Amino acid sequence: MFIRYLLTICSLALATLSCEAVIIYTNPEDIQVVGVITLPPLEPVGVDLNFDGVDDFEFTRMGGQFGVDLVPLNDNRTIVFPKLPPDIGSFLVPLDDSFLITSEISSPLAWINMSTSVSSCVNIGCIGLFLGQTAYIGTEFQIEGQTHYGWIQFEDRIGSSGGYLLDYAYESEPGVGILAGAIAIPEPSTYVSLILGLLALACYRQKYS
Ligand SMILES: [Ca+2]
Ligand SMILES: [Ca+2]
Repeated sequence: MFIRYLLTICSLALATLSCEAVIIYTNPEDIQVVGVITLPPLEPVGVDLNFDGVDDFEFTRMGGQFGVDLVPLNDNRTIVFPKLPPDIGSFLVPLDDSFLITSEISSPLAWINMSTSVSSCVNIGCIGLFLGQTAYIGTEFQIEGQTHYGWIQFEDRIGSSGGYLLDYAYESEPGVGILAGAIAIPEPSTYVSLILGLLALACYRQKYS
């Protein structure tokens, strides 16, 4: 009886783990991304959202200018505000935590797979929607040929032409959108606590039945 009860609990727990779409959250040490020419010059900063060893996006210094670009690698895309007229580039859009990152986004925002300006400065001033903001970048990327959605949090600092990569996350279920800034809920530790709690209850009932 006890073994059957135990197996039932484990089956339910495993079913929960395998069927739930979960958010995979990564919070590394904040990484400085500087757009101005520094000595020594900073290398491009890659972002590997699903930590499979292949970078999905890359922060890089704008060629010959003082600013930071975000480059989607492979066929990945970011949410941007196209400059007018079109085809002369675009600005990366700072998203707040109420924004649902999914395939359908409202015009004039757009998904593109081209290098996009985070912010940039020249001696007469700075430009960029991200300027001086800490906000989320909407990302779409591929895992084994399937589309996933995620976010990257970036802190832009006025005067530095750059800023800091703070953290990032993605939705494990292909095609499912993610709220900007959402992290894993419930976290794996919650599942572990749940399973341990159920096992303790099972042991208690077995002992006193
Ligand atoms: Ca990757
Ligand atoms: Ca961090």
